[in-house]
Amino acid sequence: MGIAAMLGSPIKRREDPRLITGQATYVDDIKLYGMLHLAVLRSPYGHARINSVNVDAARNLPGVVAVYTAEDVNSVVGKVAVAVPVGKIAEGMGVRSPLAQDKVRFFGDPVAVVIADDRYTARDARDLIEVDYEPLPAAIDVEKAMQPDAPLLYEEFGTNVALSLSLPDTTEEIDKVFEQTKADGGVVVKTRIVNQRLAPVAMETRGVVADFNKGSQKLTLWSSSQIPHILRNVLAATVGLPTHQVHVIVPEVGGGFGSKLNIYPEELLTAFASMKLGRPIKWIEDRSENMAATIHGRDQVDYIEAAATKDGKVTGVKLHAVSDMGSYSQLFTDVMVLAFTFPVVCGAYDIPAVHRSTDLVFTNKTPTDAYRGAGRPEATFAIERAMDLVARELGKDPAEVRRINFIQPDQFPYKSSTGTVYDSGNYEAALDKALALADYKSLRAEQAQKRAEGKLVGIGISSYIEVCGIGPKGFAPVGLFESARLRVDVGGNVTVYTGSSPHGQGEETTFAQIVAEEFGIPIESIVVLHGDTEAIPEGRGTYGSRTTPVGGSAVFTAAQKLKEKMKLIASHMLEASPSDVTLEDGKFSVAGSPQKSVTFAEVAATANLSNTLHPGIEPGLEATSFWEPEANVFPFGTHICVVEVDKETGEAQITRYIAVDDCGRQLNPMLVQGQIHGGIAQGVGQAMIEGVVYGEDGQLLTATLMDYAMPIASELPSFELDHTVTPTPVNPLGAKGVGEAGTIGSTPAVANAMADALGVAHVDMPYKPENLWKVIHQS
Ligand code: MCN
Repeated sequence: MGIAAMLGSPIKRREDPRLITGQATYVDDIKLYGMLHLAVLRSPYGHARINSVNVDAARNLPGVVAVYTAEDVNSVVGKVAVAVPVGKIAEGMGVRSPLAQDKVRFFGDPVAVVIADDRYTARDARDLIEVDYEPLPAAIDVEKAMQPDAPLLYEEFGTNVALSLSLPDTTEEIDKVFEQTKADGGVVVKTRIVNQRLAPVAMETRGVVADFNKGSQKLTLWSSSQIPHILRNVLAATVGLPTHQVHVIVPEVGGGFGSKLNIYPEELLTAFASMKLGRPIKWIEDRSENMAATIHGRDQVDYIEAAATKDGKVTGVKLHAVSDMGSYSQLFTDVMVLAFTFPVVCGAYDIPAVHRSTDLVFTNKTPTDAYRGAGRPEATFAIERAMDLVARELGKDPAEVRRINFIQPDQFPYKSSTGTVYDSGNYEAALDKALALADYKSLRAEQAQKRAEGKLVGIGISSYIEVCGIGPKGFAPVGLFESARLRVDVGGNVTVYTGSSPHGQGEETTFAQIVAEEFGIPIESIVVLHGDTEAIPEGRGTYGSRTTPVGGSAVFTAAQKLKEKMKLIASHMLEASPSDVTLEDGKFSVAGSPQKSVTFAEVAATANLSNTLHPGIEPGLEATSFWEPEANVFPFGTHICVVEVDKETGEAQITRYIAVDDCGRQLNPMLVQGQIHGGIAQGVGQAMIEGVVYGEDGQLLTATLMDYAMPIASELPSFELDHTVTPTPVNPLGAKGVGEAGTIGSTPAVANAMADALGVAHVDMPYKPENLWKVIHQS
């Protein structure tokens, strides 16, 4: 393979050998001299008043070094800031202290911590802590939690509703559109959707090691996190240290899916304890804690309504989203609906009128926050279900209704009636490719035949879009740029430091591909480092499928800076004008005389060693870039799912799954496919089997992997993938993100297939046999 063809090549992930041979270092692999272990005492109730906490017995257990309660911690460690304080959250509602005081608000709420010589003693001592709880009625159902007689999580606010918002203020305009459409012979469809609560279940649970050196007053913290720099900045502010005295290291991370995009109480508590005791302290979450106390995702009840002419042109859409925030406001939770559901309510469709409203509601459950897709799966699910309802009402093919409503390629950049500007797209091309791959006509014919035999077969289409690559100026209260530092050493090797924080996605490979392509050097001479706040001063981390479009663009622009400097040095070495020097296949040469050249390594050696550099040229070869995108990117695609449901048992099987995705230019098609595979599995998981369940008293009924079902490979068909390529104009790589696309596109495809199979307007997820059996036998 030529070096110049590096970008776009399906090379294998360079990070995998150390991962699959057990040579990677995760937080739990870190062992420091004199290290202590922390255990967290958590609430066994969903909602209870704390009358007293007695830690005497725990403190007296041999091997216990310290026990801390809210009284010890909360006055020292500040509350964790929320990214965008809106509504009553701005007044402090739901803003969290590290340990619960006076009241616990969810099953798993941290109440006290024990620090001991080893993990077992810490846990034994934890069990000796006596808490006098007074159980309270719990607010579990999000819509009931909005009622005036609901148990209140924050009594002082007199309600569980943190924010009610309507855009625009009234529904007057949209109501007129709906009425007119009906008067003209059109239809109005509506449904209520429960987008159920999910547990992210990363393979590696959370974990923290904190090491405070009392002599240097420096805190080093290892955490399984997606956001090393944000963690460093927030940690410094909450524990009261200057930023440069806090060093965050994110070693290998075994997946996050959004759940490690938070500042968690355990990070603050471990840091606090280490600062108090001057000893390194480790906390490793177990799986039950992970199910109970790591954020959950989704949990929206959506009311979607759409009006369409008799020809199938959608004239308006209304979405009301009731968002279950759980018990506390996490870092981003409150903005999820506003920032990620609202902008893509119209999906891939040119819909002239839109109305959006939301209620953000606290309940006695684990806080919700970003989980793969974060707000976009909810919007996509609603609009994709609405398109199918329109098709059903009008007796049209769902593919046709989509085609009628698509935004056309010549409309880009396209301003949606939501106000969102989409960068680029060709939605019909992706639909056509998916239909061809599925052999849609034959598929429908086959379905008709099987139906005639009494079988329940369904075909579902989802033509999704998503918004990612956050974030442009003004998207959030702080800049969501990404940084990259490139250093070329004396041997011509390149070290790339990125402020992004990949945790399974593979940018150690794709970022090296960008540099290999730009410099024309072998990928073996490039290494990509990340997850260390002292290696690169600022960064924003990995989430929202931003790493490639934003972090990758930072790498690309830093490479351009170095290229310019190297060309200048080469021009003096070649005694040519800098404008005549080109870099190709690792050689700088003079235009018109290719025999006159110096290699990349020779220029690197000169820059790093020579004492005769031309006046005005600084020695060394290093460049830093901060890339702040001017706009978001909008990946898209069409997924088609075929299901067959057993009438007798309600058991459903996905028999085919076709996906055509477009993430602009693909840096590495193999990694793109891997992301789509994983994404589809997660989206199908939500549709078919997953769901967090609480009892009415707030007990978590899915607290282990015995109770919370996860999709496994043998339950999934072989995915049939293809793609289209519509580059984005908003970054120099032409690349859009792909990390969440599979999850966003897949759930509605399965849902549409299931409704089609059962011949009903809508059926709520998950499609477990007992749920489907009930629908079949009711109808
Ligand atoms: N890629 C590419 N060409 C493109 C776009 C992406 O080759 N046009 C490659 C990238 O270079 C990278 C991968 O695809 O190797 C994903 O890149 P990107 O879409 O930029 O997404 P991020 O790296 O920002 O990852 C975040 C995204 C999110 S938001 C969740 S949640 C998620 C996901 O990635 N969590 C994951 N995928 C995951 N995969 C693993 N293994 N583990 C997780 O926790």
